[in-house]
Amino acid sequence: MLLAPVLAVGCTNVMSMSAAPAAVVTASGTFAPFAPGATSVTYDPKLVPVGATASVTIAQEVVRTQVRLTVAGLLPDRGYGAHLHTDPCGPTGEAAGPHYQHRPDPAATAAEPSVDPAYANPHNEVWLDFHTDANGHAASAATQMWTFSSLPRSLIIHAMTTETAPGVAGMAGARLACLTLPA
Ligand SMILES: [Cu+2]
Repeated sequence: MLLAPVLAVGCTNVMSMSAAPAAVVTASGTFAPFAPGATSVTYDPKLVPVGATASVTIAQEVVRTQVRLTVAGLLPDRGYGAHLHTDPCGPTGEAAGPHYQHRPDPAATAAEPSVDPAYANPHNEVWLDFHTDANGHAASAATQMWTFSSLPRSLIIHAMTTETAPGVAGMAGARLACLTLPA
């Protein structure tokens, strides 16, 4: 509807043409071993080297959320899992808590996270899996047709790409690195 006039005038500033402005949250960091107060932490420097970087942008409109991730300095030509988690980064990967879920899985507990594909899926959670290029760089994005009821507080980079089968859905191996997102 608004797209046609934008294209007609050759304007690339689509955001300014939107009916409602997006609320944008951004975070970026350079990974380092944990230290008190750290907001970008690598727990496995072999797979997420010290000095690697990640940047997350969350744009929420009325009924839609777009999340973008860029990473650099990771291992070349390698798949990684990545999700938004509920809690800020801490001394271990577990501090970040479970995946943010739009509709929480009633069967999930702190000890037993959601592995039901009805809830642990890329439409109900924010999955940002990526595959690095020859230089260790990657970008990924997710679009959800909902907005956050409370903001997720971290991005976790995992050792493997994300599983989808019943009983393992949402699992992606070890938590390699964490970037805290602003509240
Ligand atoms: Cu995760």
